[in-house]
Amino acid sequence: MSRLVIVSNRVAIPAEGKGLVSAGGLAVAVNEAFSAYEGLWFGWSGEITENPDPEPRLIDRGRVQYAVLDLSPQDYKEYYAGFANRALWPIMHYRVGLGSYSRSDYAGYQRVNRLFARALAKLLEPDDLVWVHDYHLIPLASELRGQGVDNPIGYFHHIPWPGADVFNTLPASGDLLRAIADYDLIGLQTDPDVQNLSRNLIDDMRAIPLGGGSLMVDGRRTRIRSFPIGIDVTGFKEAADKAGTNKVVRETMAGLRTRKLLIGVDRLDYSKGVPERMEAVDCFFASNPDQRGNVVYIQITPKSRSEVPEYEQLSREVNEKVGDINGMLGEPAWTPIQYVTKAYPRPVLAGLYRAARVGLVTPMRDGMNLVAKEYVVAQSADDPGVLVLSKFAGAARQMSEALLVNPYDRFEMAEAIREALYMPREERLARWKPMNERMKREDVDWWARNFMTELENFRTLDRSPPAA
Ligand code: GDG
Repeated sequence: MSRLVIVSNRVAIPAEGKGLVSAGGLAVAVNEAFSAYEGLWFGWSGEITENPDPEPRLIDRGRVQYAVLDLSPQDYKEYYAGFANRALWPIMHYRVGLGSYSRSDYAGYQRVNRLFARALAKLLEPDDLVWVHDYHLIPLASELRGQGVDNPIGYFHHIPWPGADVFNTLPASGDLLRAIADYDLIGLQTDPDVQNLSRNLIDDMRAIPLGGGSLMVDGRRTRIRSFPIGIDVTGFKEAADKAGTNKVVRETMAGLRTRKLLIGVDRLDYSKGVPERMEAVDCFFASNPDQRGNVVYIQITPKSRSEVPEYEQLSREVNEKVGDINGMLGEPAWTPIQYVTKAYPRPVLAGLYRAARVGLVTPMRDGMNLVAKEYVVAQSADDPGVLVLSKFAGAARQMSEALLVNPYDRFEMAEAIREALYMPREERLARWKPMNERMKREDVDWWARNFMTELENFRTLDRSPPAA
């Protein structure tokens, strides 16, 4: 059995004696990928220490081994909070004006990628397949190649890849394009992302298209393809079926009485369109005054990246908006927006999705968006709710039966909320069924298997340029 080596910024180590960590998207996806391989998961421990040890700590948990490094306060500030989250994240989400680039942050990003590569290269065996995750680690393959690693290395980019006119505004864009071509396989969420990156490489790196998504860049061959990520459908459905017994879910439903529920679940991030969505809800109540008191909007928004100033700013903006709207519209017996910033266990989310007549998933931009998929699979087949989905989420490409909206247009979103609330059961069913079927087929297992099958091909493929 060959070994799969997964590399990601954060590693989620399960507690002793436990299988899977119940955390979000990446942990579920990674564990799915390990189901067919012996595994090693390599990355940051999540800890920050002065003078961290350059040798990773090794932890064994059954079939999967974990190798983790600590970061220094400077690494954390420059690599993680700085370049990855203040320069790359906004640019990849088309927010050029929000980007904040500094040379020292970029140097820190390169330094940590080199540290990771040096530590990882020593652990690799000739038969290993290496799968790197996300924008924190774009230069990792290039650093590993520099250490003499010749194994197949794949990369999956969880967030959007913008057009070249956006991406090239990043001062380090040329370096990153050169570096990404050192992967054998580059996976993106959607076909438009694939087109953006491929065009960028062709126009700016003189890449030569070889057909079938393969490109020749600087004498190396790389393949770019879309692999839309899915969710653990079976697990999520089960959780939604059982959720009626959960205390938080029961109390929430009792509190609603006959009111209809709109739900939003997002990390507090400006890409998710939370304040814009609140304005749309406000607009809905303004144009549908008869619905005041009949509808409640619950927004669950765990804080994230609070060390990045733009996120602190967003947190204040949302607090203010909730206060304004509730103050203006609310009554002693009715609060239109119930906003919570705690993270809830997945079974609670599943139960609240099931209870909600409308799922509001309206990011300004999103690589995929798993909440949209979770909302759909959590619905019951006899009385499903309606998904209102931003057309700028990668998920919209697999979920065309949702009510697709432009998140920059609060009036359109308000109309979609109205349409969703009044939608007859037959239409709700007709929209839900095909999406639910697609989610079942294109689940997280399908995603991991497709990527790994493709990566396996690079064991035998000749990577050199074709003979002249
Ligand atoms: C990146 C890309 C892409 C949220 N609140 C709670 C909670 N969550 C879970 C959700 C969902 C996950 O977090 C969020 O996933 P998303 O896909 O919505 O967004 P990102 O975190 O931005 O993820 C995204 C994804 O990578 C995968 O490739 O889809 O486009 O940006 O699973 O349910 N989970 C729990 N409590 C909460 O309060 N337990």
